[in-house]
Amino acid sequence: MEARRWLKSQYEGVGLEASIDGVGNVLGRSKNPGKALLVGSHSDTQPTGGWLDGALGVIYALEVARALASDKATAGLPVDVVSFQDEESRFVGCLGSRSLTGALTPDMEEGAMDKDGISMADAIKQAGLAGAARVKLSRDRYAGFVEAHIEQGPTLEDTGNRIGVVTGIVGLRGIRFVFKGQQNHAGTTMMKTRRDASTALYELAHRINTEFPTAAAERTVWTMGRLKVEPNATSIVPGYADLDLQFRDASDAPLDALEKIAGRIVTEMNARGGVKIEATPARAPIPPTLMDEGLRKHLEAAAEKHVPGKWMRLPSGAFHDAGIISSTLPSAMLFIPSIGGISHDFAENSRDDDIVLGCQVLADAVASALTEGVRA
Ligand code: HGY
Ligand code: MN
Ligand code: MN
Repeated sequence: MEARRWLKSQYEGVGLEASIDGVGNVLGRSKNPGKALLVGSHSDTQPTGGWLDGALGVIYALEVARALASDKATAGLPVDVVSFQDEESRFVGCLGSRSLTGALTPDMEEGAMDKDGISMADAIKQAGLAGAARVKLSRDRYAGFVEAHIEQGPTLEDTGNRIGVVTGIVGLRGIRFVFKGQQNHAGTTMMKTRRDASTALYELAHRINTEFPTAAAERTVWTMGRLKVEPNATSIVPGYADLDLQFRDASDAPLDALEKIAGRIVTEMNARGGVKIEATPARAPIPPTLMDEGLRKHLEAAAEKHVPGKWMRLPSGAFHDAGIISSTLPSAMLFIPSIGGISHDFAENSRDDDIVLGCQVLADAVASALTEGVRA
């Protein structure tokens, strides 16, 4: 919250009307007339996340607003800026952008809990935001939304490109599997009478990894990075386990197919008896989205001006707030290269000259979209 209050004062320093809304989004509204462009990204991170994921786009937006305001040729352009809260799903994936677009439903909020058992309601109270008003973006105020972000993958670096213009953002779904068996003694419980929750988890995970490739498309991915085995002791047959599966693709068809395979595996394993498996959605799904052609053209023209022939169009394997905002506003994204393609790790980094270039391209694209019109 201290960082968000600092950011709010920075927005005010650029002449914007700044506020922190009821879920912790920081918004800066331009006083200039005309249809505005909203520019920004998220300021929360993954546990052991890197320093650029999200924060790059938040600071770029501040810098673009500042740069355009300081040049009389662009000082009259209406640029709004935003720092979204909780894109990384501490409580709800893309919580801030969902709240701003009316896509945060009461049932998503009810029971939203972080991994340490803190409820979203308590976290909002602790942040001193319980009384702050929730804000909704008004469609007719904006010509569109632009988000700059690190690529978080190896494509730009591997192809020697310095700017990426995003064509589409992956959709994402999650399933939580709960395994209920019988806790017991690891020595006296014979193998044929055990109801070992961890063995069921390993079997399900193994079958997912062997059966998903039969229905996966070229860029379909799935991850089982969070699990729990209780009581997590070497001499005890676990009576309980749970496992989160997350899967992504640029279109719904492969996601539907994987969902069906996962359901069939659970049905087959439950039919054998022994450990009982329950499967429920682990998070609010994020649909695949395409970026707006009109806005993309401005990013492409600015990239061509700064680094002719050293930019490319590419899909995003990461999800982003732009994927949620695009349900309300035409949206576009710009990427800069990630060194070694690493992200969601302290080692995440980008070259200084790429960081500076990305901001210059974004500033030019925002200025041209607002002066020539997004549809140009
Ligand atoms: O996981 C993602 O794609 C994003 O970085 N939160
Ligand atoms: Mn992230
Ligand atoms: Mn991110």
